[in-house]
Amino acid sequence: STFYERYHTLEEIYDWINRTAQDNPRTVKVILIGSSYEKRPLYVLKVKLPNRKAMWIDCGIHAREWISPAFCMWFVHHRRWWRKNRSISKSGFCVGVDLNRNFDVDWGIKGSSQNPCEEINCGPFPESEPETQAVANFLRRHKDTVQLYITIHSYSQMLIFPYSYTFDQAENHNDLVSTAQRIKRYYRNTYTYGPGAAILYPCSGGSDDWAYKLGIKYSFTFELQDRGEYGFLLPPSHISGACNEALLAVKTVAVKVLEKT
Ligand code: 0X9
Ligand code: ZN
Repeated sequence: STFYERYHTLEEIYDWINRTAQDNPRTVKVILIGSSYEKRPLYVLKVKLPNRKAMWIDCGIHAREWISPAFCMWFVHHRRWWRKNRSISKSGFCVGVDLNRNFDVDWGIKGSSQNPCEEINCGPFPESEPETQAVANFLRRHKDTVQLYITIHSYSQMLIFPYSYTFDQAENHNDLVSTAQRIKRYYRNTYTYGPGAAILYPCSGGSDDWAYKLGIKYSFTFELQDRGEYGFLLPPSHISGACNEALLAVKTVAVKVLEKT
């Protein structure tokens, strides 16, 4: 079980409060607001939101209800799970567009949602987000020189190539397969490869498909380590292993594409 799936002593909770604040100096502050009857400190963990609005949550008013402080820790910890950008929707209620659903390729059709409150929100229209525009504009300007598009994500150890928005085969499918196979030879870990729609899920508005349709015939989404043990919370001790592996893969693709073009 993870740290958050266990109950903790008061000492451990105090440590966790301090660590959380230290690790997030810009967003989290600890405020001492008093002390208990037995003179133990009472802390507020103040988590900064993008606007000036605030809410209060207290946990543990009743001592035997252990799940209550466990929830407060769980809640704070889940800020780490943010996926989207930070744009505020028109209704002002929810934050964030999934940038990998915001590209102008079959936008808003599959594996995405128009609801700004959802994780896979594609935004109000294609390229509505400044981050998407910046990438798309740059690649449009330089599409004649850029031969290879790579976008790095995590996790699940996959090498994904077009298409994701349709089950149709890419025109140079065999070439993409052999490129992926060549990368695979260098990995000690297992990597799955193939077109996104088939090996992952059908999904429109992704940057890889968009770049491919722009004319960049070698377009890959790398899903780095791991396969779910730590998932998005890959510990620092795994950074070098994951990055060296990806480095080798990027070099391998680059060499192959150079040979071809
Ligand atoms: O769903 C995604 O955006 C990517 N997986 S992730 O877990 N990193 O979120 C996969 C993207 C594959 N390519 C497209 N869907 N176009
Ligand atoms: Zn991702």
